[in-house]
Amino acid sequence: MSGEKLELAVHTLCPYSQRALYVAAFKGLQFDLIEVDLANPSEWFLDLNPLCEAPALKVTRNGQVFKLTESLNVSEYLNSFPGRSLYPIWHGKIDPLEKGIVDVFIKNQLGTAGSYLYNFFYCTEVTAEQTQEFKNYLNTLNTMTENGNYFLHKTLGRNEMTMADAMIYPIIERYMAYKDFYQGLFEPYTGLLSWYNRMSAEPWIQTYKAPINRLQKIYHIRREPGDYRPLTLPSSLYD
Ligand SMILES: N[C@@H](CCC(=O)N[C@@H](CS)C(=O)NCC(=O)O)C(=O)O
Repeated sequence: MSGEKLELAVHTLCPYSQRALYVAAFKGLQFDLIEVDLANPSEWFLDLNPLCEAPALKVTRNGQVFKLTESLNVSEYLNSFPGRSLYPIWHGKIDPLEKGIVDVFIKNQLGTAGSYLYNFFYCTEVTAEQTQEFKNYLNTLNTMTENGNYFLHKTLGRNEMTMADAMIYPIIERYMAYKDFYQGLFEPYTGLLSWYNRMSAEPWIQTYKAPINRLQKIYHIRREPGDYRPLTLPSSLYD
């Protein structure tokens, strides 16, 4: 792995890009951070990911170029570098059993967490039924993070941070940036709030945490009627 050149294409206000950035920071990796404009993509970025989605990783290994996309796949690859791991270790290696459990959790839960950005926060007219559904979901997350513990503490039988916490964090980061607009909605979910504060205090989270004012501006843009507007550059436009 040493000698591999990593070029990570991201928009720093994109939650999926933040996943990869957080894992890279957790691992203390050396990499080139390349900010990409999703509204006006460069040729370089389209060549790296013709789907025009961030994050995307260009890896140069022994002169050969590899292109990796999808935040979870990029994060998993970054996590595989030497050093501490967001997947549980057993007998000196990532434990395939517990990794499987973490991955199934990510697969089953994380799409749902992300979908509430669009099915709750970015909807201008939310019905009482939708609100109740979101509250039920928050309740589920709150039960998982009881006493501020990590997401899989009950399943794994110990309180260990895993890839699940790192992958869901950028989504919850947005819930928390928007909570000022929903008086009292989050108050009952003390486990989730404590988990969020615990994660937010991590130095590797601090490095790539998105400024709250920018997230709040994106919230307002996403709620405007009309077509979806991809994230653009410079990021200071969102101040
Ligand atoms: N499944 C992809 C989703 C990535 C994604 O949707 N990224 C957004 C930015 S947050 C994107 O690039 N959207 C294209 C756009 O905004 O036009 C992943 O996990 O990496």
